[in-house]
Amino acid sequence: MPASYDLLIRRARLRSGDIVDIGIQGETIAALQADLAGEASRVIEAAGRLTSPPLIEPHCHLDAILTEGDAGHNESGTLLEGIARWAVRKQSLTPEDVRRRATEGIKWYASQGALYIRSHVDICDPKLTALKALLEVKEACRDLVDLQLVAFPQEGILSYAQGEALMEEALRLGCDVVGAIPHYEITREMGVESLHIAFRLAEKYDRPIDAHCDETDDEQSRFVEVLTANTIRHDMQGRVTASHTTAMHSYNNAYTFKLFGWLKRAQMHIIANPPDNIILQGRFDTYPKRRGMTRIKELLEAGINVAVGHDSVMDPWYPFGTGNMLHAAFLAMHIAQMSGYSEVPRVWDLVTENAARVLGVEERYGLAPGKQADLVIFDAPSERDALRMMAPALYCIKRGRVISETTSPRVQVFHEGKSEEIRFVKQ
Ligand code: 17E
Ligand code: FE2
Repeated sequence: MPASYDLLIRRARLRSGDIVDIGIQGETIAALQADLAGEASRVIEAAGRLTSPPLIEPHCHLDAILTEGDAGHNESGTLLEGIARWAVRKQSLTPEDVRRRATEGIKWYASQGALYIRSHVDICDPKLTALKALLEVKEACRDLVDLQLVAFPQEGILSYAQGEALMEEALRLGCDVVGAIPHYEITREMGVESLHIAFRLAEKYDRPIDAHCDETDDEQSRFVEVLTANTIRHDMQGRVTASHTTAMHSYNNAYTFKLFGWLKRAQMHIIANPPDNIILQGRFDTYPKRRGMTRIKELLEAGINVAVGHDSVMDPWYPFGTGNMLHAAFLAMHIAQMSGYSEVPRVWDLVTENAARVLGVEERYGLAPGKQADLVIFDAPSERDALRMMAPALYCIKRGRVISETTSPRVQVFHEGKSEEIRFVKQ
């Protein structure tokens, strides 16, 4: 008897370049091989297009998404003006407001290929309005994305009244990950103490940690070393992430070399956020002006896991974006100068495989029999072309279901009395 599939993808080009058919039964990839025999309720012809495990957004702020301009525009372009504007905007949060914006944002991300998302949620709010709404959104949008929520103390664990109690309440309510923001705490000592609290909570509630860490151009901001030391002392290797780490751009090389050794031993994950940080950093410089991006390429070369996040889509920190993770990867490729032929697939890793490791979802993530049937067919033959052309995600498939379809744009040029369709491919 021939096998029967719910969904069959024909002639999918994998990242390896192999062309295969992918048979899906229910929520699972049942078979993956060239010229798969069998019938299916629905067939999608990929016609040699890149078929990738989904993109992943490992670092965003769904509570603040789509609030740009609501509390005035961030004219200075600094992190601190963003935090101040958000502090005003968050006073008028309602459950409905958060649910509506976050759901819309998830649709933007998912329809462009990001089917796993980790979002920080500001818990510096005595009512935890955003968190309660996002816990509902997480369930309601389960058909579109796997969503993780980080208890994120935007105004500090110790610098905000009742910060520690609110962190604990957020974990009790069901946050998946413990956050922190040591560089924002009033003093260096409070920053260190805030990380000790984060580890105590992580231990008590058995959760991983993802801290906003050293998001500043101050080369003396050295909390990532504290995060690393605590990771080793608490035996949490592989379960801790340092997000942003932009100060690392400004550390001296001797210190950075020492730090890399310990990051490696701690199996620390690093998340760079090129869209926000290329806008927010370097604002106090004249010339030469720093980029304020963590050392993506050098960290990777040292064997440390790095992923890329978009961070913001139209919020008080970053006014642009559509939730397309290829934009974030494209920026990373340029800012980190990962333009070498063999480096470009590593750029794709930043928003796929590496991010899956950050989220700890490797078991169900990937294209192989037995894995969760999550995949994206891009309108390009390879990662290289998908990045070059910002190729649309033609089909996004989550747990075996087609959750979005995009039609490839058709471009016609009128010249010398003729009409010609162009495809942006080198002839
Ligand atoms: N909050 C923060 O501390 N840093 C950021 N980049 C954003 C929010 C977007
Ligand atoms: Fe962030």
